[in-house]
Amino acid sequence: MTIRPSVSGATSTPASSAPVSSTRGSSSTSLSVPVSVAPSSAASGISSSPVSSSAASGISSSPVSSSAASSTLPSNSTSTIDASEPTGSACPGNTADDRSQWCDFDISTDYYATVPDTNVTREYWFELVELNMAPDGFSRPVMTVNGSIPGPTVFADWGDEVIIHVTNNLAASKNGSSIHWHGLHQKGTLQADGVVSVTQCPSAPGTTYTYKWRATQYGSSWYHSHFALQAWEGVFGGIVIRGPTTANYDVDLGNLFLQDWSHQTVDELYMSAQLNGPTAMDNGLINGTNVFGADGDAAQTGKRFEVNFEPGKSHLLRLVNVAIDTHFKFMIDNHTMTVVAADFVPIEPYQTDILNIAMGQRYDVIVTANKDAIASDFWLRAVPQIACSDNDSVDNIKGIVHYGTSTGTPTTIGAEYTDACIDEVDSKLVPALAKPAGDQFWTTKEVVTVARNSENYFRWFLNGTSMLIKWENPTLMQVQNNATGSFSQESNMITLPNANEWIYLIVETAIPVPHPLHLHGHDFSILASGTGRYDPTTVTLNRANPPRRDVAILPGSGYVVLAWQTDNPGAWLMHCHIGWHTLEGFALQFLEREDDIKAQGLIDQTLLGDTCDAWSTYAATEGIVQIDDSGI
Ligand SMILES: [Cu+2]
Repeated sequence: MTIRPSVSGATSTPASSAPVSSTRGSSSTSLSVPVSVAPSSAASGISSSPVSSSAASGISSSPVSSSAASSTLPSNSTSTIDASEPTGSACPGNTADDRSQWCDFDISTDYYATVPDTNVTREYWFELVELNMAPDGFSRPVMTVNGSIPGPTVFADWGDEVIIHVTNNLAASKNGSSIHWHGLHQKGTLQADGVVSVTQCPSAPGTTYTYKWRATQYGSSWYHSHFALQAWEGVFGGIVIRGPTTANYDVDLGNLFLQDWSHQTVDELYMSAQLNGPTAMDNGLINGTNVFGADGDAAQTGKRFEVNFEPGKSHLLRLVNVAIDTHFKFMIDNHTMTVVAADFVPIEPYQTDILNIAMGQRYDVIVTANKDAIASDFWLRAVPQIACSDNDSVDNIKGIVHYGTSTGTPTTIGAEYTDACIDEVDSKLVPALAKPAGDQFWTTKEVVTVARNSENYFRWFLNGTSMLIKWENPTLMQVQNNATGSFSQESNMITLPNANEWIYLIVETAIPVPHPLHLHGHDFSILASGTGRYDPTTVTLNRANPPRRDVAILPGSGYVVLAWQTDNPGAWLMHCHIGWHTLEGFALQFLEREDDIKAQGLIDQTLLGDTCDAWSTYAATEGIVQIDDSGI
């Protein structure tokens, strides 16, 4: 049998049961971790509550939200351990009146060079399960972490060690998997980056892959599957790493996920996407929930996202765009946001009423509840920008902000905007920790094109090559086997052998489609971007303190100039974060400092080999053959 990753088989076949709890118990004991999270129960228990709870995101109406992980547990769970979310102030000095302090550190600390020693390890148990859910009232097959969309939040303090055991129970659809911790640099932990065909083989159903990394950065992010389209079937959740902030706030409300949603699975839509281009999504979700259909219509289904603001208080919202192919403008009617971080990079605070957020990007914003003279209930809006994708519910992806205990339906009006798929203006994204770009040691220009392949499917190309790499022979395996002299053309590999050089990457396209470019293993600096072709004789590069982050838009019919330093040995993917485009080959790899990877012994051969062996055995047993999908 030849199959490609799909959830189409999930409807009638329950996920297999979880591994016995004693396995997990012994794992926990042997590691002697000071903080742990209860393992989830078997998938059969999860299916009894098919509609996700918004509490899973960490946002709740209470200022101290309940544990995200525990909220996904069915009531028959035998465990009562719940210590996943740090509460109170972990560090003296970090108070509502001064969020710039963090123990012996503060917002000016160079987090690329300094990490607090907390001596805390946080341990999580994830289980990938497939089931049916109805996030907007329409039931369909989904894939999830621990049975909810979004999955449980990974909480940590800056400097903590984090261990996540991910058990793949996607047996019904015979899906391999991996989890990527978006934006984490993974310095010294390159195998925890979780990219199939690059840093690992797919984890086979029935097996557990343990990711270990350190929270060397702080702020907001998300984790998601990095195998095929699983992330957009529901395999994602939040990452909240507490640390200092560039402006003060009273209440941390946690992640706020903005998502597009379809009533067919994205695997079902993929054939059409690669033949005809993406079709319109049906709807969108905010923290995993929304209505479908107009207000007042008896046929409306689902439930809106709701959040309570404390009147007079300021609230930190950690926005994440987790869409497969939707650029959002985010706003809360009548309110101004103070933006304090872009991706994992704290920035000088600036104010805006409307925020542009591209796929994969995060923004931390602070909103003060000081509009009680206007109303007690306000619409919170995630507006798809139809300049780059279609959605059938474009005006209805809305949640509600209630002041205090109000329960009313808002009548507020949204701010006016011009539909466009653009980043926030570069000049506003000023990193609080200045990092000038060094002199260019190495540069290349990658030109983006699109064409149909022999099967008439759209494929994206970088300098003429569309990435296609092998699940069973990841890049790190080739490094381990000293086989890097023979990377295939389709691996789209760029080798960066030397330490601490500044890499300048120009990406350019003549096609009027914007792409959110994401680099693993680094924050890149955005030296320039614009429309038209990049002309080095007329474009001035911003090298003093350029915006720095891990996702930036390549403007349609335009260019972007990105730069970073080779300070992190590893195999790092760079790709468009539009889910369809990644699968259609829009990706590059950088093999950074191969000699140092070996000299520093950074590859755990047992983990690498065992994962690949288990996958090979599984694939042979089940007759799974990779066709034209890199799995990334
Ligand atoms: Cu793209």
